[in-house]
Amino acid sequence: PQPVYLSDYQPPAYRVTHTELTFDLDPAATRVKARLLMERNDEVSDQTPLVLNGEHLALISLAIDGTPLTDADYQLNEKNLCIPKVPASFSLESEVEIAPSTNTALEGLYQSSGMYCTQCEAEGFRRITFYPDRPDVMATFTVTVIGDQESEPVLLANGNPVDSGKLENGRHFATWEDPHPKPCYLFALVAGNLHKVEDRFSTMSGRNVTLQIWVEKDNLDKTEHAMASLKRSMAWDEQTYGREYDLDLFMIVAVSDFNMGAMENKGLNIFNSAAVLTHPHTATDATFQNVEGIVAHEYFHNWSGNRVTCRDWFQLSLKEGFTVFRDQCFSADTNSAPVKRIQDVSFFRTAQFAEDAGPTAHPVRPDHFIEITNFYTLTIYEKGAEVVRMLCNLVGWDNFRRGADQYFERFDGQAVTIEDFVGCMADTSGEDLSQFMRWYAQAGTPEIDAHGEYDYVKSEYHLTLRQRTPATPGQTTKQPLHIPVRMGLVGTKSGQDLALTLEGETLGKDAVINLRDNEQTFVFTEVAEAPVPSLLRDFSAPVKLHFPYSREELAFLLTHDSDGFNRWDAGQRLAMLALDDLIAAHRNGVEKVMDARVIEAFRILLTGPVSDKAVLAEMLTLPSEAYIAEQQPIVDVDAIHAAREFVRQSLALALRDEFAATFEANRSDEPYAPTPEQIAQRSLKNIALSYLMSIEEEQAIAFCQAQFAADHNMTDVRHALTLLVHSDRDDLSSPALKAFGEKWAHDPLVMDQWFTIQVTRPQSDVLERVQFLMQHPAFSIKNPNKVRALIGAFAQNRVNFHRLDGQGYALLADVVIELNRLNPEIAARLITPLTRWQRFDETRQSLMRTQLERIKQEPLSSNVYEVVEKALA
Ligand code: B3K
Ligand code: ZN
Repeated sequence: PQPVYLSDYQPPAYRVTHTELTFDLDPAATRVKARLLMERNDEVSDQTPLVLNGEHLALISLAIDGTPLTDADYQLNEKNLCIPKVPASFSLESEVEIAPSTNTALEGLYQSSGMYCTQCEAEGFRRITFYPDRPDVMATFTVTVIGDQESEPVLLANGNPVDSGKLENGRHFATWEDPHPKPCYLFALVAGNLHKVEDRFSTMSGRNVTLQIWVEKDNLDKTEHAMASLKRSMAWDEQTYGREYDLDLFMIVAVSDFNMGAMENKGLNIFNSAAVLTHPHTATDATFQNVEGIVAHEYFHNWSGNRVTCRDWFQLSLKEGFTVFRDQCFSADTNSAPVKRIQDVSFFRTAQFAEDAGPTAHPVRPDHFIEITNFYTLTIYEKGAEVVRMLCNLVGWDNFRRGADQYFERFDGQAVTIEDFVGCMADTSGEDLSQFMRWYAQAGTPEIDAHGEYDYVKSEYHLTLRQRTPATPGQTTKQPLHIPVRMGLVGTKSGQDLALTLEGETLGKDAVINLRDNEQTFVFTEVAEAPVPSLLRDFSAPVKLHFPYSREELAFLLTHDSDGFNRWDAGQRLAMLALDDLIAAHRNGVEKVMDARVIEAFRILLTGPVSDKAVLAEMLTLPSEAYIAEQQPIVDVDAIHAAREFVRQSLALALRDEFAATFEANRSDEPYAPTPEQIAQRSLKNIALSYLMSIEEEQAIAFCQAQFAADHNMTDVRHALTLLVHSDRDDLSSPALKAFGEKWAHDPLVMDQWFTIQVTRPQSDVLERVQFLMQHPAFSIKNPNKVRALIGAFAQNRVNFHRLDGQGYALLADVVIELNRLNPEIAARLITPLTRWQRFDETRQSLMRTQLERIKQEPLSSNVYEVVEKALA
């Protein structure tokens, strides 16, 4: 397979002004008739052939303006249909046959639990009909769906329903019209035995919108939270961005087999059931929050993505980065803002930093790719969102909002580029953002080496920042970036933020300094007392910041920093220093000694006044094994696990009473609600329980068993079950797992949790357990949620996946090889942990490479090929 390059972009030779589709549904032989009204673009010659995309399509007939074409009139290969001679303006009629029931790739039209559904982004529409399958071709759509009245009583497509009726032989039809021009990746169709929950939303201009969530009958009681989240999102987008919904109907459909979380098809969002269904007894707090965020994300795409879309797939972050930023702000406004930021950054620094440091590193706007589905990445989404956040902070909210208005007005109904978006922000703010554009072009995580000096005599603080971005594949030299560093100077005597005066300019107590060169020194004057700098507040740029803090300084920031995010970060840094010592001790076979300063810091946290329980729970959470691994030059999975366990147990032993008091103080019998207050209280209680269980005292075990048995809500049950299953005691683990598995055998989403809990335990029997569970009736390799819950989760189990006999790697490779045939998108995603082989010791490196080589021997999909090639390059 050959890559495509951004620099080769050409506008389409032919556009489609209107698309008419008729689907005659059948599992093995669905007929799709298309009538495309097409026009040649003025810029191209009248000799330009019409080239349409089409894959896995059986062509039945073709006609232009009603005249059938013969074999001599066109050329057809596995990917394209080419018609050498067409008029300047014409209608193209085609009929093809497709087989939804054997479509295991879950792209195009496929079946999930008997119902029909579609997934077209990025290039799935070409599996439905011959079409210019590219986002810069936008058309209005009229879609007729014909199905069986009994098995498909519900027939949905984008836009508004305009007609429906009975046909012969127990068939019926529905016709839908979408008046908004859209690229074909936003097309959707759903047909099946679905049931709906309905609500209404009145928009800011007073229009009434009908809201529907369509689910299988058993799930009707799991839609309330998604509906409430949808209404909140609609109101938020009106208040925050002045954006109103533009159709009379908004539908969400839940399907069980889905490659991603959800899809923003115009007026008909299709969701992975895991990303929309919730019930206090089946879903955890984290799921409730995730559902809220994803519902919002897909809804926000209606403007950032659908009304204004991407010119080409290299611009993917134009819609994804901006929309993630929008959903992050929405969730921050709806829940605890500091905790939202802490959780996002904590995930980002673990997973995106790892991507940026590995062989698949790519810029926020890639300049080439083989398979676009491989680029739905943390870099495009999350780093893209960080870049938009920096932009917003640089120009200020008012300019950003005016820039967004301009963007939506100027480009409504168009397919545009990242330059168009940033250009609006430059226009409204008057800022020169040319250097800033490098954030879109340069891959890799920038690192800042910072150091500071206080001059007692002159009352000056000199802060020197030096930036460098490591080389990434295909990009050896890097240019300096424009990095906004939000900061404060915290006085060591007063414990307060000091007034900042930089080169004569008064900046307030919390300010942004702009690093633009490779190295810059910032001189703060009138600094009345020796400060500790608080740098990169609220994670103001997606970089690694190194500052030689002493443990005393970190303990000071932990209690005194006015920035909640940096208070948390100081705690993480302090814990990391202790963990580093313990990892070294473990490797050298030296006795481990716990750093008393960490214990003291935790004691203060546990006994001091609590302003935000959710933040406190985050502060009591140690860096994850994955995050610790990211900080090590060579990952030693066993030493990391041992060191982290040692810290957990030392803290639990030293602060047993404090943890027990926190646990007791936060128990509650209140009826479950996913409110920020309750969620905060549960997380604090459960983190305390985790510490207590790490030393497996009888009382902690009793707490845990009681919480499991009380069966109050899934958050508490799942937490208790995880602690029991991850304990060393089989007498605790087995009965609880068995009871849970039997109770929930009928609920696939709960069984996913049951799989994950078992295969993430640290005990050494996990690999055999995975092999055993792959035969379990609730498992199916064709269902992406199951693959993620069992295989994906196992690959995150640091100690067991990285077993020294290489069997963990071999198991993953086996699954990748099987999925490569069934679902290439999921197969390619699953390889990720193997691509990180450079980070491990030589023995593991060679074991991982062996499996990558093994995969490479197979006849590969372009998806898997691209990832394996890069990993072995
Ligand atoms: N836009 C979709 C992505 C689906 C692509 C799958 N190959 C999800 C989202 O970002 O909202
Ligand atoms: Zn998105």
